[in-house]
Amino acid sequence: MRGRFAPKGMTGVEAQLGPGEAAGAAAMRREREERVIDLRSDTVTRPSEEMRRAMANAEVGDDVYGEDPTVNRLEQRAAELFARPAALFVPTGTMGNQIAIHLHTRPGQEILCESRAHIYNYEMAMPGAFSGCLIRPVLTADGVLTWPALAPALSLEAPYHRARTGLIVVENTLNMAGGIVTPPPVAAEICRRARDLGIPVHLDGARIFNAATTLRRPVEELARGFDSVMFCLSKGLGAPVGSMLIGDEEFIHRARIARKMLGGGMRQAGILAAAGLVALEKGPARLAEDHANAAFLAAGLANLPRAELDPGRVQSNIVIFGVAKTGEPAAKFVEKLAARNVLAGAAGPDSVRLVTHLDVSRQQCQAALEALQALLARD
Ligand code: TLP
Repeated sequence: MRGRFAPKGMTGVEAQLGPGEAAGAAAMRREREERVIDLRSDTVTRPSEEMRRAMANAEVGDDVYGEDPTVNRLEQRAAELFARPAALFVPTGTMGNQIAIHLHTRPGQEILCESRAHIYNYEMAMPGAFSGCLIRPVLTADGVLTWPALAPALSLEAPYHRARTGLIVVENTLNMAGGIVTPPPVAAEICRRARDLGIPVHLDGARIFNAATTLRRPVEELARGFDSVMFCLSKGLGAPVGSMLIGDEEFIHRARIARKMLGGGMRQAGILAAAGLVALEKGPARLAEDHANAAFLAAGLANLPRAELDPGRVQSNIVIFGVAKTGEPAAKFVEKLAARNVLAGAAGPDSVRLVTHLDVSRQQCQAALEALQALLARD
């Protein structure tokens, strides 16, 4: 890791060495980094040469004045792809989701989502802190949130005893269920029934392009019927930073104000939007490769006696498997795997997550599987 005061590209230790020694240490560090297979998340991807060139050459202006031509182009392109009137560039998926929650709800309402949803587990209690809402998680066996699962959790007419349902959030793919894809008719039913009850529905489509790849349908179709959509440029699509929030003109106008409230007005953000445009153009076509690599890892893991997973449930670029049979917690397993140069994340006390992305090749997945085999083969 680079020390706080070390020159760019050097660690603190390297900075204290002579020039020849520092170059040697830096080369060793690069070699070590290259040996590491990072399957912690698809957020770890680094921008391609093409992205870096586009970033260097981006035309920019002050986006808080609406004058950054590259941001404007990205917002227009995203809106077009989803066949919606407008889009807003936001720094993170979390900010996009939280702006949507803030605009769709009033303080004192409930939000329904699947129990493993990102907005519930990983957004720092912001629905409460920023919007004054309570999340009511809905349990499902397989991670597919359906109308029949949601219906009993709705609160429509109990003004003195329980907060009313103000919003439903669908996450597609559902990350912590192992990248599970929502079938389009299931999403359509939720949107239709919720609309009949006057309840808005937001799509956390951080990985909606992965869902579109699995289903071989355009993202526009998978997002149809939702009142708003968030998707990430900085996951499988490969951009270094950024997500998009999509909706109608009025919603996006209000979202721009909420983004400013949160300190998300980003000035010459065209530098980042340029990478986002390349991600949108080039990213989706290669996601199938990540899915094939995830299926490859899952098939390999399914043969290991101490791994627990059903490879048939791996639908996109995420593999979650149980390690309870090793007799050790997932955190310990992840540590042991890291010692073999493979990085993964603990998804729960006994489960581990692997995420494939554009910076891991099939050959590296093969090597990762060998490391997994060494830890999971014996009974
Ligand atoms: N997910 C990250 C972690 O925060 C868990 C990951 O490594 O998968 N929605 C979904 C479904 C997400 O998976 C994430 C990030 C977000 C929203 C938030 O995006 P960012 O990290 O841009 O705020």
